[in-house]
Amino acid sequence: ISIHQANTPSSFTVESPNVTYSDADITSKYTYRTTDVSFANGAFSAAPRETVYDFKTERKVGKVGVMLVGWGGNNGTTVTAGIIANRRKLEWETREGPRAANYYGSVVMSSTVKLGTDTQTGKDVNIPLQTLLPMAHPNDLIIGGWDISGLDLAAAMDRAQVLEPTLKSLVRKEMVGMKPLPSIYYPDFIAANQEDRADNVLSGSQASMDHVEHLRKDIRDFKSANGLDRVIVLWTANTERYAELVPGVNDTADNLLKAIDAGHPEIAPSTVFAVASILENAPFINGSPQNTFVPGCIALAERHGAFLGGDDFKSGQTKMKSALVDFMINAGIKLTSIASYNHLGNNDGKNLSSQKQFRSKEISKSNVVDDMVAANNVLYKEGEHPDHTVVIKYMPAVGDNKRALDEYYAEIFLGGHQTISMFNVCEDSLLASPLIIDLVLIAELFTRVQWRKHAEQDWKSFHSVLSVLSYMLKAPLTPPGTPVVNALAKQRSALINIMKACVGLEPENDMTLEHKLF
Ligand code: NAI
Ligand code: DG6
Repeated sequence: ISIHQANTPSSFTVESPNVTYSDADITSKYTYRTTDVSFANGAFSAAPRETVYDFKTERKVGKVGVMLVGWGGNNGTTVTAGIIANRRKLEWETREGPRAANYYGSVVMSSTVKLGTDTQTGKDVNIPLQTLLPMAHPNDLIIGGWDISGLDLAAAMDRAQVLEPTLKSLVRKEMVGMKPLPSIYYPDFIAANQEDRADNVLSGSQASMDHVEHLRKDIRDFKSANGLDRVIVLWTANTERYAELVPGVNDTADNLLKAIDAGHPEIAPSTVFAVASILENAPFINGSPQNTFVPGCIALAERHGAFLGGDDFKSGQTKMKSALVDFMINAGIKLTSIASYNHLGNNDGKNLSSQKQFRSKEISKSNVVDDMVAANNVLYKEGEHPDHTVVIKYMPAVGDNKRALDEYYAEIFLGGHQTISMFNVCEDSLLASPLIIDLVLIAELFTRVQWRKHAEQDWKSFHSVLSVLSYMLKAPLTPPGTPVVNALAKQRSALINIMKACVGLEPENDMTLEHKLF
């Protein structure tokens, strides 16, 4: 069955004694199978282990709002126009013919997952990922947010130079009425070249509790004005410099709150937004590379049971890297160097032409192969690592049409070499916008999922750090002390298999034994 065929069911139920449906929830009993390994007498010993969990997913999605920090930027305006275009099923002319709104590039909206095998035909039955569990639809999201630039969203969309004029003319009327809320601006954290757009700012150029309270009120007002059940706050504002980690300042939750109160200069605007969101119990997602989530911020989220996700959207070059390097190393090919160049001419590129902000991006773009290298102790000795260089240059003429050039150099059989060169051109914001949608939809879903060890008394939420968002992020934040997974396929499997567990279905194992055995 293809979900696109006429009369195709758009939902499914699981027939299993381990799954129960009530009006309020879907509850599943799920056996999680892992392998315990120990080392003794010079050999490993591997023992299968089973742990039984219960998952409970609230079925009512409710009304969901998104507040974007940096709403007037390229990503902010593009995702807003894109949602309006989809909501209104818009079509527009381009020089290549008519185009219609879609959600291409969103793993939730435009990818499918195997539900199982058709009992009559023996063929795979694939369903849109969006239908695996009750999820919000992006067309229903209410959007708002802040920007240090006061342009309305229509003018900001023109400034971004991303969308076709014909599409812009169809959404302009709605977007003229959208005005970003004034934001906090601490000039030391973003490039000096951004100063001329900062005309919509709250007074004060360092962290303060007044700022936290102001942002909290903005979130509450947005929620009540729109009758929302849940607000997600997402940072798609400029890349900031790293904040220094200072003992007594940002190391614990209490110290962080005290430091904000004292106006300490090492507290970044993004951390102030994160703190305000945590205190309002609004999930906060960081789409930029800086270290917003200083230890005190994570501790504060844990204390309040609030959700965090980050860092840095994984859109083009890095997404490809985390798929290609996984393939090469798992194919037994010894990758020895990666050279990654970018040039782009949008405001993000302008901001990143400043060294400290570039450094934040360099870090998030460089660490993405570490787990794959570390996992292959046949190819790489302890501590050995491929050379990896990241270059970003600001080239105003190409605008949002970022160019990414990569050379992968590898050692193959008997001392030979393989060189793979890649040239990737696309509108950066058209890649990032669907990721914003995915991050919001998945984060919202996980606010409604609870779990416990089977038959334990109390249900728990997932850890405050939502590492299940990793697929969309270059430098995935994970709960303190837990491993980071960068490999793209593993990240997707984790997301899908956790979602499947919530409806009591087995992880996709790709064995297809039914087609291999007599
Ligand atoms: P942009 O520069 O067009 O937009 C950023 C917006 O944030 C601007 O309108 C600016 O005025 C605003 N801003 C700066 N500081 C602010 C503050 N304290 N409060 C509120 N607003 C503030 O950048 P773009 O292209 O939209 O990218 C946004 C972020 O996403 C950047 O950090 C970028 O590195 C990151 N990113 C973008 C990707 C892409 O493919 N477009 C992929 C990965 C990350
Ligand atoms: C230049 O690399 C600018 C950056 O903001 C990137 O465009 C952005 O982080 C996307 O990077 P990637 O590697 O995911 O394509």
